[in-house]
Amino acid sequence: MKRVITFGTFDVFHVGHVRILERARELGDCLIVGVSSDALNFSKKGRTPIYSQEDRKKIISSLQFVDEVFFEESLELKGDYIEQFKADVLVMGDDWQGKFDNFRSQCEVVYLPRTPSISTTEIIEVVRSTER
Ligand code: C2G
Repeated sequence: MKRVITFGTFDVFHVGHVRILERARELGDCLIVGVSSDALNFSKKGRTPIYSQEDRKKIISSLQFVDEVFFEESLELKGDYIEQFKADVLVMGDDWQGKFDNFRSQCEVVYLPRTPSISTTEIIEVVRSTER
């Protein structure tokens, strides 16, 4: 049984999010997702996500290729989460390339290519630009 873990905010859920989770799941038998809390997001990006952490967790939990979901409360706890959930593989999008190589002593670390031309930031910009 190979356990895969990944992390993300998954705000304004879109097809890029679906694709990374689908591909992450294919690397093992079970997929665990750490959804960044609102507080973590605020400290990281200086803004609160559009969707609340409860809604973001609810959306991720409803996906057929996701088995377990929890809140990621701090970036510093990644090693603890990997251990707690007994993960064999850590998957991240390649916008994080190289950033988590220090966990290679704990598990396999895989960076997957991002889906081009879609992002939460771009969606927000498009919506804003069509406001009257
Ligand atoms: N992603 C992707 N393709 C896109 C957009 C996002 O593959 N077009 C991937 C990202 O690479 C990431 C995941 O979807 O692996 C979630 O993206 P974000 O919600 O932007 O996650 P982020 O805010 O980077 O949070 O501990 C790390 C953080 O929690 C990651």
